[in-house]
Amino acid sequence: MSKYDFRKIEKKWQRVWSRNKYKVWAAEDRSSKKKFYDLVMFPYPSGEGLHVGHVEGYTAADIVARFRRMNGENVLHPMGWDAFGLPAENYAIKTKTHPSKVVAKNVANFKKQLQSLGLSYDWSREINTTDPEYYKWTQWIFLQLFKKGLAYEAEVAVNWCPKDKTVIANEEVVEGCCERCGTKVERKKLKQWILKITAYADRLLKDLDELNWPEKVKEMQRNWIGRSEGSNIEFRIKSNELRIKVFTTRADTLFGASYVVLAPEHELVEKLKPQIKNREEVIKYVERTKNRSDRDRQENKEKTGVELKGVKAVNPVNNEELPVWVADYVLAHYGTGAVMAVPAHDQRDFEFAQKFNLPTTIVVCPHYPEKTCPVLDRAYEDEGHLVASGQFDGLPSAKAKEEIVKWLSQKGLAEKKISYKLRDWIFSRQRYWGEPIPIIKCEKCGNQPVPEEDLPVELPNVKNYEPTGEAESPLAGIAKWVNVKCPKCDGLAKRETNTMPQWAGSCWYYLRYLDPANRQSLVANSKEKYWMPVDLYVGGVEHAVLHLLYARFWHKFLYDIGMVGTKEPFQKLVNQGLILGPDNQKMSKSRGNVINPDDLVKEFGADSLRLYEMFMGPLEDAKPWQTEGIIGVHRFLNRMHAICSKLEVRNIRDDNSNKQSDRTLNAEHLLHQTIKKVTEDIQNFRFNTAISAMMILLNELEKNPPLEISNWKLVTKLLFPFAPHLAQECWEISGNKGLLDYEEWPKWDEKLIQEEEFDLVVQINGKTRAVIKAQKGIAQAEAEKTALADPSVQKWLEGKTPKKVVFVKDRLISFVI
Ligand code: ANZ
Ligand code: ZN
Repeated sequence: MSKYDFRKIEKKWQRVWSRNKYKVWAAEDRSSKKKFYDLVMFPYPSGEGLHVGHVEGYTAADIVARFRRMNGENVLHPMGWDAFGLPAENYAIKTKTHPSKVVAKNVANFKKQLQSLGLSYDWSREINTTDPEYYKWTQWIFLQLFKKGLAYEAEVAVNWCPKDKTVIANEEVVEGCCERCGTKVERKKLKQWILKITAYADRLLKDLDELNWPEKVKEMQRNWIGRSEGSNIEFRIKSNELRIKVFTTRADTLFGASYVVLAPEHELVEKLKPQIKNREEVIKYVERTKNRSDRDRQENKEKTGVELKGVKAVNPVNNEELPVWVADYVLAHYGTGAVMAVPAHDQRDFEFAQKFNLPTTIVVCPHYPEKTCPVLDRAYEDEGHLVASGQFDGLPSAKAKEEIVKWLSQKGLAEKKISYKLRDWIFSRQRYWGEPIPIIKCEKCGNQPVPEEDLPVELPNVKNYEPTGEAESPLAGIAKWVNVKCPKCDGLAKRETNTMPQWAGSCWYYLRYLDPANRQSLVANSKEKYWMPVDLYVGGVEHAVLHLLYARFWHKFLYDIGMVGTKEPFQKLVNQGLILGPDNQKMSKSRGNVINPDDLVKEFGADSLRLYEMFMGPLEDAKPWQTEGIIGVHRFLNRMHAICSKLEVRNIRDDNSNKQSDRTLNAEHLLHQTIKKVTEDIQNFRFNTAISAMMILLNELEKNPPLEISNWKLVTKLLFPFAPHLAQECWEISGNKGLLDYEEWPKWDEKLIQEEEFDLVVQINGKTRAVIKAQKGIAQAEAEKTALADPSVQKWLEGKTPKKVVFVKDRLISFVI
């Protein structure tokens, strides 16, 4: 019996698979087969190389790819590199190597690692977002956005990371800190390129319903988009033409408004200045608060604010004069940047009113018509019936909202309004390692798009790519590159020197895999039509409101300009769970609990690593690493290999014998049950239970005599998606030629998996007294219970307990009384 030399086996088959540039896994562009687009989130090729989390998602998607191929489908399973962005650039600065060199080196390492895992990618479609032939099309899409008015330049308050020395997007701010480096972000007012993702807010929200995605991710996107139905209501300013427009979701509380608040940045603060008596105090407050992030301002901290003395707003429902305040708990960029404050029914207003001694009037009552509204110790935020609200008294909140807005809108003082939390996407970065934004700035003509025939605007190769720390990209210092002619007036002009954020390239990469060498278009129409949408997308949940939202936005835009035919890019999404360190903590270098896949491949083999990561638990769960676990699955593969090596010897003899013993019959039953189980488990991403079923099968197979050779073939096929190297080796050992990749997936025989019943003969004192139906394989205790419970048996027992029981499995049970 030969030993399980996994190193030799894995190397051998990897060499075979790599023939003709991995042709075995190449997807066909024209095919009568059913298509299946199996996509994984492409990696950022960092210097650390692959981690076990990559292996998890990539193995899961690979199992599906292999399974689908064996089921006769035309599978597209591609791989590429998301290689622009800060990590490569920061690493380059640290090591004084050009980012392009860093990326090339890391890509080579990643590729080697992926190939060592036996992942069945179509390498002929490999892409790299930093390749000018690729980012030419990223720039092209930007130009289309620009031409449709969806990319614009504006001076806005942005998040600035002082460590990375660049602006970052709202989505990149996690708990007030930079998503990349963890530094607390600052607010800065800068001129930036911005993409109008808000124009797609409604569609991004609505179309989520149709997607087969984890509910959790859909909910995260819904909350991020934050659609809120309410109304804008106008408050007149006393002795003035100006009006304050507030956004409210609770028009029913209008009679309870006791003051009005402007965000410090609100334009009215400036316009009202002549009227404000405490001008100095107000200016100081505005100065003091302007650098605070939205998050800081919303947190449950002590409320601050200043009254605008000399200014009064008039409540449109009852002409009551209300004081006007500036306070930073009101955000400038949500709704209208102004609110009517109702302390009785909004907790934020309640706290503010307590602190500054402002009146609290209850106008929504929970126990109407009993007039026992209590003194509040906090705001009552639920709905109820209106009180102290003039002609609207007694109406339930929902109805009152309708009626009040209707009444005011007849006077032109209110309108229904939908607000979104989603902000436009700040799209420029002051860094070197990104796609140059293809715009030329001309003093005379303004921002001009680079003519399409001049794309790509290549990133110049420079020596100094350190960030300047100013609100400017290092590219600004390269005069030769910056100074160009204006495409419109031919006069002197300058290139835009900011670059795109690292999310740009991944917004559309799944389209480029369909047609990676196309020089005329980002993707040929026919190919896009055949392959889209992505049938399965596997990746981490951390991308929920970044990549997955940005890519949906670009896809919808491409749909609008006729470049793609589907409204959504990713039909089904599956998230792999986090693999934690052995200490149950998130793996990190600083904790020293990082598991390196290379070491495991060396020690146990790729098949063991793949199998273990799939066996750890449900794919989407977080689960801790356990080294004993990989030893366990390694032993399982070892035993598989051992059985198959025995087969080698007995091969011919077995095929000649037609007689089946009970044992082989049992094994055959179990085999067909296992085929069914593994098939359905793969279809439902339950890889862990599929592996358990194969382990149970192995236990049975190890009993002598083993399966016939034709049945053994089915076993190797079942194993193939999970442990392709060993399965392919076993396939060969058991006398088969060729690759398993396109062998037919086993089908189960429905007849064989049905649990059969038999006639259980029941004897009492040696005489047959009953024949009852029982499940084949029933144990003695169970058979006894069943027999004794049968009425015809009970009759003969005459209430006595049997002194002796004889049991013959699957045949008879005999009682002596
Ligand atoms: C009066 C009111 C009374 C409110 C009441 C609530 C309860 P969502 O659901 O998140 O959309 N608001 C409006 N604009 C704001 C801004 N720029 N900054 C801070 N708060 C703002 O919340 C809408 C509610 O948040 C609005 O309804 C407004 O307060 C406040 F009993 O108006 B409400
Ligand atoms: Zn010009």
